[in-house]
Amino acid sequence: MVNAITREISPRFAECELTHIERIPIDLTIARAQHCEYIKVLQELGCNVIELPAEPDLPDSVFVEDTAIILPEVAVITRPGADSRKPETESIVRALTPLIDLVHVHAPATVDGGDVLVLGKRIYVGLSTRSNSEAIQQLNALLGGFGYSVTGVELHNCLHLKSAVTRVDGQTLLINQNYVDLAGFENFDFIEVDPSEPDAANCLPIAGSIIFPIAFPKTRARLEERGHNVVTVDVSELAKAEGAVTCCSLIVD
Ligand code: CIR
Repeated sequence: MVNAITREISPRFAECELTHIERIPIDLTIARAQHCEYIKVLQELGCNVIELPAEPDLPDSVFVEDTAIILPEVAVITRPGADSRKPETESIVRALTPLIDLVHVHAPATVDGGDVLVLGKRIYVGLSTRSNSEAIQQLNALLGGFGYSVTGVELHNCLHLKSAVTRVDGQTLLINQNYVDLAGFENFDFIEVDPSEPDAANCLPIAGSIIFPIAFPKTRARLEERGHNVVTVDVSELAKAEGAVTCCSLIVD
């Protein structure tokens, strides 16, 4: 059974970090309803959802993806780049401990899980405002023994690597070439986001389906044309906090 760790939205969600978008009012009631719908979709796709209680003083803590890198052999507890987000890992350590072995990155390394794209034994880390080259060195040291190699990827005008590119299936990536250079990813097929939907590169594959924001119908059509079963979710309030679909869960196979 696939476990999916999620966390309820903080009452201080409106104080979230923002890097590339303007702050606009977030309706907490709608945000919570959208988050519940997201959890329901995970459950309908067969996940055992482990829902952690809200962290009242951690505005961005719904975005659990940033706190850990989950691999089949081990999970790396991250050290998030934004100071307001560093305490988010404590309760995630407690949640993951029964499920998988844990290792940690340490200061001065910083890395957000949203910057980490795992493609087989190659791990790509976005060189964003959140993740640094010290993290890449530490990840290579921690994970080399499991056969992984970790490399940095330049980003343009987006928060995380997974704002720019995500895995659709074992051989296909969904990508916005304006945010990241496609040449870095060898031996993959690509689906490019529709040019009118620059933030559509973040999708979450679960059990043969693709969880995808309802806000991007043109890119959704591109996924469906290539034979993918797309399940849409409305994450408009989460998007106001610069979140999307991968960021709201940690998937532990
Ligand atoms: C932040 O800036 O850290 C949050 N407001 C959004 C994080 C989204 N995380 C993700 O996509 N992995």
